[in-house]
Amino acid sequence: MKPVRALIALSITAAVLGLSGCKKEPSPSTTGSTTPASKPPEGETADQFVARVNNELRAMYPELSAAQWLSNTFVNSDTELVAAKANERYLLQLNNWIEQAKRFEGQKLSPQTARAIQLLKLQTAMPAPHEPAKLAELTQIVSRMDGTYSKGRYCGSDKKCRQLGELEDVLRSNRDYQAQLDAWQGWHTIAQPMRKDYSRFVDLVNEGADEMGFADTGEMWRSGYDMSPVEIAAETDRLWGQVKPLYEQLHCYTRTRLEAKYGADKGHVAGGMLPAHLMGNMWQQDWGNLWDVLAPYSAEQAGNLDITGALQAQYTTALQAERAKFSGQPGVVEQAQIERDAQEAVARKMTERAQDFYTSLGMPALPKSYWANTQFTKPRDRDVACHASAWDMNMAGDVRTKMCIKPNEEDFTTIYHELGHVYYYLAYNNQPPLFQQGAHDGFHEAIGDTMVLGMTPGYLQSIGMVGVQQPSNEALINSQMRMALAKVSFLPFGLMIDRWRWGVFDGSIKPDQYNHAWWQLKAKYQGVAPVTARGEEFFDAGAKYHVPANTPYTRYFLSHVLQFQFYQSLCKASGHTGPLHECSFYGNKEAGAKFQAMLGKGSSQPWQQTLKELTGGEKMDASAVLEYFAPLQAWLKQQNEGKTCGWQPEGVAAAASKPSAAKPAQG
Ligand code: X8Z
Ligand code: ZN
Repeated sequence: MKPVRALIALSITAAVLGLSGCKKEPSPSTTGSTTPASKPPEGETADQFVARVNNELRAMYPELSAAQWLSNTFVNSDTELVAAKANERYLLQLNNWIEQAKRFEGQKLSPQTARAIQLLKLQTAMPAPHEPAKLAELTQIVSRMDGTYSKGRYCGSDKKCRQLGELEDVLRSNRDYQAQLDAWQGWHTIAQPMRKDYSRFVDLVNEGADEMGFADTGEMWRSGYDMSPVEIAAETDRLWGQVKPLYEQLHCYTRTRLEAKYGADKGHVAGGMLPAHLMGNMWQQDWGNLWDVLAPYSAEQAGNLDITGALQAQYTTALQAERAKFSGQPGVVEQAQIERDAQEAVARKMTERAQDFYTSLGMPALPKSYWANTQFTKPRDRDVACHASAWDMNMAGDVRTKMCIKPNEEDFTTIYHELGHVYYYLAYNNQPPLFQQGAHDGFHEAIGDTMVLGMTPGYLQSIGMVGVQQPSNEALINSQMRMALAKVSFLPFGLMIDRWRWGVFDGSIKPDQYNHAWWQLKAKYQGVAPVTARGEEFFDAGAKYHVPANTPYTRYFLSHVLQFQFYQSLCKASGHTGPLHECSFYGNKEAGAKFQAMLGKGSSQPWQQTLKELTGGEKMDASAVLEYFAPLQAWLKQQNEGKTCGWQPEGVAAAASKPSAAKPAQG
């Protein structure tokens, strides 16, 4: 989700206070007017000011979170109104604090006070104009885009309507070319109505950013990294340069397999790009669902890593157990309840399994309230925002996750991801509220994913998720491929979303080029393309949650580099000396203590310092990614030998309308 912490997190900034996580930003109220800044106490010092802000923030936070939680887990016009009102109060207060902080500009402040004031100014990803009518308009637009995404349904020619989850199921497991194309195109229709709203939204937040002294909203987003906006942008280029050769090898291998599956004509798009609807994922950001097409070796050759199969078997067993509670033949209503109870039971088990990874490291069990208040599965009786998120409701232990868990590998690892946010919240709750966020937002996203890297075949076997694993080169390549399909495929996607938004915010991408620029960037970075023309009547960026929700996305790119650095350090702390990819620090208390110490720091110091304490270095660096995947990269190079790898991004819009069998060129 979005920013992390709920509320604060939530909102308004994506970062607001941290937000760290994944929660959705609250949208400010639509009725709102701004009020002049309230007067601060006479003679208040900067230290006193920061202490007061921390107290006021802590006091108002639970009500905000509660309103936001309700509107996310019961989407209707009443909860939207209540959440908007709570957000309005919060945003007004935030503006007041920022105004009041101006008194201390140019004064000599203690480092901690200066940092707290700096973080206060970066509390939101959605800088709002001061003019009341414009603030109201902005909040209305945001609520509307949000609702449009959460309630999105595609009704096919058969009049059956499907939501995102059902359309994703098609891409996950149906290998029929046309069925996938229909699901992919269908979901993208939900975003078309957002196009106008989005361009107005951009104008309004840019006005807000300008009033805060930023060139545009993108520059504001890039200001939260303890380095200049220009420097962090260059850092992302540098990191991408490190991993790009690995991605290109994976891309080349994948194209060969898709061509074998769908034929030379349909397995790629002109220029050698991958067809957007055939990647097993609505946004081509995680190719793990294509295991049936991309597995290097069969289960007979390499052993079985079928986690989805194991989870589905658990579901079948749970279904039988629920069914056994009924005497006689269940009716339609009872049958639906049986299925839901079975889903809930398996989802809770999956979450207990993820918790066990954390407690094995010496971290605390989740509080009882977590198990009582979390949304594990999609309710049958109402719309909810299904996009996974983690919540800190009160900065005092009321933590929750909100998901619509299904028994498959992707959701299983997403639970580990979400609990990473939750354990970060719990660990930094002792910090003052203004420091209750990640060291930077990429740290928040990387915690749970570090655990996912520890989910080795040995770990999966030890928890009974897969059968006995016999070490072999085939098994190694299969397990590396499994991880690469989740992690390496993501890297260019993690980068391109904000390349698009930075361009939109700085005006280099104009509203009448939104879709063209989107697909140009998809082509350039990911080497994927649609098989039919996607003209400006579409708004394909809006079909990705984080765009209407206004959650900055560079955090995920950074996380996909950082998590390998974290993993490497935890492996070292646990005494591991062999090849990096063989390490699981599961059960190791030394590794856990090191990680926990980092989490407890929150954002109280520059992230470089926090990184140094864990890893010994102060820079983000992708060499751990390359070290981890070295065996796979060597294998991919062999597989791709003699093939013309790479792709030609030029002319993607024209190419999009005519699939062609033309030979790909180097790109
Ligand atoms: O949004 C998320 C998490 C919540 S912070 C489920 N992720 C990104 C996405 O789904 O696009 C995790 C990976 C990338
Ligand atoms: Zn997250």
